[in-house]
Formats: sequence, C-alpha cells, structure tokens
Amino acid sequence: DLTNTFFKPILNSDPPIPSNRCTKVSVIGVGNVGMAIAQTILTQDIADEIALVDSKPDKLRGEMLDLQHAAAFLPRTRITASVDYAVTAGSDLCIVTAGARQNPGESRLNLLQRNVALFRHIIPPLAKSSPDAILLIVSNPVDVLTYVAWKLSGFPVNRVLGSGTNLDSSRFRFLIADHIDVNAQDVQAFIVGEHGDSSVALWSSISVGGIPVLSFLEKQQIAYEKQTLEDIHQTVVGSAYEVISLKGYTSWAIGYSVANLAYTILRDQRKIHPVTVLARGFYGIEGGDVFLSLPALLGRNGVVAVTNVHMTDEESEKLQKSAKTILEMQSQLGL
Ligand code: 6V0
Repeated sequence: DLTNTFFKPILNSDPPIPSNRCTKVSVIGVGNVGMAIAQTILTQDIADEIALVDSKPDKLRGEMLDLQHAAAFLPRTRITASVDYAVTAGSDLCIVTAGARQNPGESRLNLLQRNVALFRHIIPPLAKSSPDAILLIVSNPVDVLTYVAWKLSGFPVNRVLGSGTNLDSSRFRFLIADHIDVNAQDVQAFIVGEHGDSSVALWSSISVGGIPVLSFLEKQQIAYEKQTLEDIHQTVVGSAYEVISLKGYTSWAIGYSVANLAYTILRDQRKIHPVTVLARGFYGIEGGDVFLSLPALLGRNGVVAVTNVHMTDEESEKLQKSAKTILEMQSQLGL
C-alpha cells in the first residue's frame, strides 16, 4: 500500500495503536444550517470524522467534496457522506438539521406535522446506527421536535437535547453587550422557554463581569425603563425573522452556537447552556413531558443537570405559560 511506499517504519517501534477510538459527529441535513454547523465544527478540531446525510444525493456529494477540498487548511478530519444512515454508524453526536421549509400561508402546526413525518424516517435509523450517541436537534420547531426525537429514538432523556434558546441567548448577550459596550463573553444572560415567540428573558439574573445588573442599578438608584428591557427582548424574538427577511435564512450564528454545544459535550466541559431539555418537574412545570430550554449543565453524558437559577414570580409564570404553549402543540401530534 501507498503508506508503506512513502514511509519506512522506525526501528524497534511498538505495534501501531489501533485507531478505532475516534470522535465521530454526524450532521443530518446539509442545507444552510447543517453546513454552517459542519464547517464550524471542522475549524474547532473536535471531531476525527464528520458524516453528512441528506436526501438529495448531488447536493450532498457537492458539499462533501467542497469541505474535503479545504483539508490542507484544517485539522485532519475524515469527511464522509451518504443518503444511507449506515455512514453515521458509531457516532458520538448526531446533529439533526433536516427539515421542511414553511410554505407561504402554511400554519406552524401543518409545518410541524410535515417535520414529524420526516423525523419518522430520520430518527429510527439514526438511533439504530449509533445506539450510544447523543442526539442534538436543531430543526424547527425545535422544542416539539426534540420531544419527537426522544419518543422515536427510545434514548434516555440525558442523551436527547435541542439547540433551543442557546442562539436566542447569544443574540441577547450581544445586544446587552452592545448597549453597554463590553465583550459579549462577559455578559451572563439567559433566555429560556420556547425557542420562539413565547421565550422568557431572565432579567433578574443578568450579570456583567460578575456584577448583577438590575440589583446594581437599583442600589445606585439609577432609573431604568422596564420598556427598554422589554424592547431588547423583543429585538431578540424578532432577530430570526429579520435575518430571514433580509438574506433568506440564518446560518452563521446557529453554526457557531451548535458547534459550541458540540465542543462542550464532546470535550466534557460541564458548561451551562440554555438548551431544550425535558422540563417536567423544574420551576413548577407540570402537565406532561414538555421539552423547552432551561440552563443546563452539559458534558460527555449529554444533559448532566438543570441549573437552579433564580427566577422572579413573574419570570416563572411566563415560563409556565411558555410550557403550556408547547404542550398544546405536542398534544396535537398523537405520539
Ligand atoms: P434548508 O437549507 O432547506 O436545509 C434543509 C435540508 O434538509 C435540505 O438540504 C434538505 O434536502 C434536507 N432534508 C429534507 N428532508 C430530508 C430527509 N428526510 N432526510 C435528510 N435530509 C432531508 O434549511 P436550513 O438549513 O435553513 O434550516 C434547517 C432547519 O433548521 C429548519 O427547520 C430551520 O427552521 C432550523 N433552524 C433552527 C434554528 C435553531 O435555533 N434551532 C436556527 C436556524 C434554523
């Protein structure tokens, strides 16, 4: 073989260590979002292999080749692709971004039902090929589809999560950081609940460089308008709509946001991210197996725990309302 033609083994060396323990990530759906995630993961050097799956074979092969051609500039990563789920076998992390797009005038419920039908074709073969993997759902509506993926995979609840409000929280941190002209990484702020219109901004727990913002302002008797806070949250809620109306889709921020989750999970960073998890029993959320975003501790086992962050009565009431909105949608699926 070519390796032995090019290289002579050094004398008296140990036999090669079997290289069968590699970190493998699969990305299902190679649209704008799937490819932004795949390419960001590539630059972070967290996977030895990335497997791509899509239902369109030409698009899939084109995307695979285009990434492979960047090999000279990137950490060594094997990139494979197929319409067959066998290519995903033995994955540590499976990221699902496949989804139908909303047709003009189509209701969200109708779109959801079409995506549930897609998930029936995607999740069972994915779970079968990688029975020990962590499933990370990105397709929208992400909260309900994470529930659907949990049901269809039969996986334990720690190994099924959704990207949820991780992106909304990053938009929120950016806007606050911009407002006070500080690095967004120094702003600790969570948006929880539904990834979408009923999301909840946890103003009471925002801190900048360790300083709790609202109580600081109150102590200094600095007046702030509640409306200013509400406006920032509304800008976050409108962000996706704005980007989609301007460029047709969102990609870079969701790419970084999901690659960041992949890093925390695969490198066992035990960092706290607001992501979609089974929320029943937390913060007074009752009434069924509802999935929505809460600040969760993530590591190599997936979801390790949910953080006991302080919420005001108003915030936890809003969160419970958000849970009801999602449960209503879920109850119409008959799963
Ligand atoms: P896109 O560019 O239309 O890509 C979707 C891809 O899925 C296409 O390449 C399709 O061929 C593929 N696909 C469709 N059906 C199947 C199937 N059965 N098996 C395999 N592949 C299939 O969409 P885009 O990439 O822009 O968005 C993908 C999903 O991510 C959508 O549901 C978005 O709403 C969702 N997003 C979620 C975000 C979040 O924060 N959770 C953020 C942005 C987008």
